[in-house]
Amino acid sequence: MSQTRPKTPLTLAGSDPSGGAGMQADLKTFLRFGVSGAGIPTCLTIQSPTGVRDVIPIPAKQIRAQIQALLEDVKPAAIKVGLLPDAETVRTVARVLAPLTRRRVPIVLDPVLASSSGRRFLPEDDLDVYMRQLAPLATIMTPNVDEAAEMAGVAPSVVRRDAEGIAAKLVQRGPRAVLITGGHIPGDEVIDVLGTKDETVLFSADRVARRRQVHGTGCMLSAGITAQLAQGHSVEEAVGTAKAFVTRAIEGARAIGRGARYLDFTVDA
Ligand code: PXL
Repeated sequence: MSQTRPKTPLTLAGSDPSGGAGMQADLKTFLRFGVSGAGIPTCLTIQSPTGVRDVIPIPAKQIRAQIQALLEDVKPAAIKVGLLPDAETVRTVARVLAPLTRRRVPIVLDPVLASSSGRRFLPEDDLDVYMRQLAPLATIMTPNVDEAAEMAGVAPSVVRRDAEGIAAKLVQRGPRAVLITGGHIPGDEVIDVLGTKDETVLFSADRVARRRQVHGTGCMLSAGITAQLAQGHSVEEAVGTAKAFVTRAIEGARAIGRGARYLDFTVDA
């Protein structure tokens, strides 16, 4: 009798050797949600908790070869796409993922346009390709306020004032759902806005008192969503549970060096 295979989520993300964000954060998060994932790096970063010093793209054809090798033997239960360093990588990833959306593999798109410490990742000129080729493949896209503003072509203040309207606008670009994370909106509550074609759902949590910057929150949130979609949960359920998990991980965040605080990856999901 054949046993059912374990669900394997896949992350395509930048490597953060300091362990707080990117592929490393995704894989650690997957495990907290009870699934052991696969990870394909799209670029190497050179960084420490004090900031990102450099980004070294992996050649697009090597990323493609790695995805294809994996797909020949494994059907990922869900796929997260994080940092993509340039338009060529965006095109390559879109081309290899398109057939999977037709096979109903959930795709979580975390538009990592810049680091919290201010380092630009995907060049502004390449955002158009990202929106045209990748956004329509997404089950859910998870921009923060600045990323949502850039994708919608408006000022961040417009997103702060009308996150629901901007989420609805971004849904028109093709993703099935858009979650605008409110972590960057000043106030006592952190409100995330989930927009779909049919409705808007708000998720709120008390803001954890601000001390030093916390690294990797967006990666952890989108990875938590991916892990749950891999296990068959609905988008709304996945977002609610992942947000509560990230909030606890921020509460437990500690500095591991002189720079940003790092999330507590040991909290229970
Ligand atoms: O937090 C955004 C992010 C995503 N992915 C990688 C990163 C960072 C921020 O530094 O290094 C690889």
